[in-house]
Amino acid sequence: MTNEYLAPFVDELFNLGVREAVFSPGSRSTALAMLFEEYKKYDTYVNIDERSAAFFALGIAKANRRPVVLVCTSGSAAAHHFPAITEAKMSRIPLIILTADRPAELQFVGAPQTLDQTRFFGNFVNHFENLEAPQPQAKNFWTYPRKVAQRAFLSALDQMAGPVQINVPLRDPLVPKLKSENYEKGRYKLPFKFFKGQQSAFFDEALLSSKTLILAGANSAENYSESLLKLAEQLKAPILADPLSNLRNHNSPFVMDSYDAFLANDDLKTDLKAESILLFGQMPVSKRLQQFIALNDEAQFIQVDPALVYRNPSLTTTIMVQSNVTTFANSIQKVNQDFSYLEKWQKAQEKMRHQLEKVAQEENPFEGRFVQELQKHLKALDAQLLVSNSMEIRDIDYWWEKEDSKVRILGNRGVNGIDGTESTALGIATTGKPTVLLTGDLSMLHDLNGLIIGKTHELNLTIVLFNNDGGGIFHHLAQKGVPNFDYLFSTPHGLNFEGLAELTGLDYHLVSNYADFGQQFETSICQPGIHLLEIKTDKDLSLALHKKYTAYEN
Ligand SMILES: Cc1ncc(C[n+]2csc(CCOP(=O)(O)OP(=O)(O)O)c2C)c(N)n1
Repeated sequence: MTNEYLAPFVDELFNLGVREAVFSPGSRSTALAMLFEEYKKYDTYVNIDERSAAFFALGIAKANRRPVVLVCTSGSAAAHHFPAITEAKMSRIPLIILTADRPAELQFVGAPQTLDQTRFFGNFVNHFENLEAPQPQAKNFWTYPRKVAQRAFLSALDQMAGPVQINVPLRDPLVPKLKSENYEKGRYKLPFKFFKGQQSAFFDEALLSSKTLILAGANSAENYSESLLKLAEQLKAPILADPLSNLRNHNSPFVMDSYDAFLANDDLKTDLKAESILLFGQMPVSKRLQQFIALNDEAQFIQVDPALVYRNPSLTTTIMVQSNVTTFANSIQKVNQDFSYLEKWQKAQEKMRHQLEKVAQEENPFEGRFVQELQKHLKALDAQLLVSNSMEIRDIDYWWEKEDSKVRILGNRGVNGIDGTESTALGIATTGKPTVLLTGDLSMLHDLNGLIIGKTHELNLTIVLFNNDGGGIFHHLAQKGVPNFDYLFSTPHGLNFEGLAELTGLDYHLVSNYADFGQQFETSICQPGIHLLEIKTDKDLSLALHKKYTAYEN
C-alpha cells in the first residue's frame, strides 16, 4: 500500500479545479511527480531550479486565477521556493506547495537531505499541514488524502488567497505502483463542492431530499434560531439542537433534544438514516451523533458557515457553503410535503424524553435530576448559564428539555478545556444578567484564582457545583478499571469547598436534597455576590443511573 493513498489526493485536486503542476526533480518526491504525470489530465512542467519553478507557477496562477501545484524534494529544495512564496502571499496568489519529506523516524538522526520542514514558510502561507501516511486498514485510508486536498485548495482560495504548504513525509519504496483504479478510490457519490455565497437553486433542485436532517451547533456570531425553525418547517426536517445552539429555547415539534440518548440504539440508527444533512455552527457536543454522522457517509453533508474551514470530524462533508446561516436559510425555496421522516424522529424523541423524564422520581442525589431542577428554576429568567466541560455539558445535553424560554446556554467548546471555568463565568456575569455556572469539582479547582476578580469587581454569580470528588467522566470511558485508575484518572482529592467561604468571602451552601436546592437557588440568584451551591454525588451510582435513565428500549 506504500504511497498509494497519494492517488486520490491527486484526483481530488483535479476535481476541485487544479489544472497545472510544476515539478523540480528529486528522489523523495518521486511518487508525487509520477502520480500527477500519470493522471494525464494535468498540464505539467519541469524546472530543475526550484526558485524559478516557483515563480513560473506563480505566473500560471496569476494568469488563470486558480491554484497551481508546486512539487519539490526534501532538503534545501523548499528554501528556493521562498521568494516566490513571499510574493504570492503578499499579492494573494493561490499556490499549493507539496514539499516531499523524510518520515518521522528519519528526522533529527543525520539522514541525508533532511531538515525540519514543519511550517517551513512561516507566516507566508495561509495553511500548513502534513499529509501523513494513513493506517493501511483505516476506514479513511482513501478519503483522508482527499480531505487534505480540500483543505489545501480552500485555504489557498481563502478570502485572502495565497500559498499553502502541504508537507508530505514519504517512506521507501519511493517509486509508486501505478494503478489507475487508485485515482478513483474514496470518491463520494457526488464530488466535493464548495460555494461562496448563495446557490439556492442548486440546493432546491438537487439536494434537499425528503430525508433531510438539520444539525444546529453552537454559533457565537449569530442568533439563527428563527430562520432555522422556518427552514425546518419548509423541509419537514428534524433539528438536532445542541444545548449551545439555544434552539432548545423553542418548544417546536421540529426541535429534537434527546438524540444523544436514543442514537445509542442500532436499530434506530438504521431507520433514521438521512439523505441530506445540513450543519449550521459548530458540530454538536454529542459523540453518538458524530458516530451517527459517520454511519451516514452516503448522505450529502452540507456545511454552512462563514468560513470555508472543516467543522465535521467525521470527514463526511461533501459540500461547503460560505455564508452566514440566516442568509442561507432564507434563500432556500424548497417545500417538502412529506412528513414521514420527521415523524420517525419525533416518535423516537418522545419515547426517549419520556424515559429521561422519569429521573424526576429519583431520590438519590443525581446530576440528571439536578439539571431538571435547575431548568425549572431558571426558565422564567432572562439568564445566562455557563456549563463546564466533562459530564456537566453531557448532562445538560440529556436533561435540558426544549421549552419556550430565554435562558442562554454557553460553553467553552473550542478546545473543550476544564480550565478557566470561573473566569469565563465571571466574564459573562459582567453583562449584569442573572448568571449561573454549572461545573464539576476538578473544573472548579482548576480555576480557583478566577474567583478573585469576582470579588474585586463585585460580580454576581451562582455556582452549582457537582462534586463527585474527581473526574466522573473517566468512569464512563474505556479507562475505567485500568490499573491505577483512581490515581491516574479519577483523581479523588477530598478537598473541602466550604473553605472557599473563608478564603474568598463567597456564600457557601451544602445542598441536602432537591427541595433544598430549589430554595437555595431561588435565594442566591436574586442576591449580590458569589454563591456556591455544592451538591455531593457518587461517581459509581451516577454511572448506573445514567445507564438506567438514558436507555432506549425498542
Ligand atoms: C485543561 C484540561 N486538562 C485536562 C483535560 C482532560 N479532562 C477532561 S474531563 C476531565 C475531568 C473533569 O472533572 P470534573 O470537572 O470534576 O467533572 P466530571 O468528570 O466529574 O463531570 C479532565 C481532567 C481537559 N479537558 N482540559
